[in-house]
Amino acid sequence: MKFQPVAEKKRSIILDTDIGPDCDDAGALAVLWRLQARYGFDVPAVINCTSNPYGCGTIRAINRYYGHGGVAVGMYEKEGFLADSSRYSPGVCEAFGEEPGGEDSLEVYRRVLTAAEDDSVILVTIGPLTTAARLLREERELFAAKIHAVVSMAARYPSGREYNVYCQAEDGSYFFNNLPEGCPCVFSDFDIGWKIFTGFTPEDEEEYGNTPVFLAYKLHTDGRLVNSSYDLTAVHFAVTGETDGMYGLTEALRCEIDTEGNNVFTPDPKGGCYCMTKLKSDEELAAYYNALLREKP
Ligand SMILES: [Ca+2]
Repeated sequence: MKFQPVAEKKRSIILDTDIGPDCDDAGALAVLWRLQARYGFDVPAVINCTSNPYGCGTIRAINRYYGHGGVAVGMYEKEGFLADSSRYSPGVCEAFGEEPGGEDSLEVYRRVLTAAEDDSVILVTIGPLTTAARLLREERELFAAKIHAVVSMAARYPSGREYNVYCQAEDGSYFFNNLPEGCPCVFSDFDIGWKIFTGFTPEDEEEYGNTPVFLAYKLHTDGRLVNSSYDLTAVHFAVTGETDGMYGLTEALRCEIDTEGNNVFTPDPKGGCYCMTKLKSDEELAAYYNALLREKP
């Protein structure tokens, strides 16, 4: 088996997100919580991989809306990384009364992974690899023991450059070049999500205008309300994998990333990496996500 999703074996999911520069991270959190309601897995933590403290408040606002306000929220410890990068997170915090800021990301990772059973966590990354690379550098044994697999919105297949990798290339290359043996990594590469356009319509404002995800889409898109779905696809695949017939996987690949953040995938039975492939049209996939974005908790 290439990748065992939560739908086939219940594991917890930790989401590592740059919530702020794009609003698909807010949509991805909505997808996470609606699929959590369906499949019943744990989400012990959500990590903000940027220095923007409003990202943490936005995560909490969305978690609280979906009934999970107590989930631990960590953030990147260094200052200045995408710190003022969001058109929506300060507004979401203000509208929903959330204070900015969160715990140190490594402290949260240490705590929740130490408490987890071996091989029981799927790590989903939908932003640059700052906090995930820090975990891998400083707690490699813990990572290897507890994390069953990684699903990342990152890179381009078969080769190229993608923002989540190159914007902090040292961390991106370190993370993907140094994953522990036996920890498969599934990539939702740039081309999976970018033409899956999802979000809301102006008519939705009456029903969803008081929700944090709608507000994130509204503020980020200047009211157009529709956006690419990069991050939604990665969360979705971590939960359902190939079981719902929407995505498949390539053959086994080796992923190599240079210090500038350029990536190359090459076939390798022992490479441990796979890229998602689409088995449905962009319109069919968009309809699936649009329905999840409209499901109320
Ligand atoms: Ca993201």
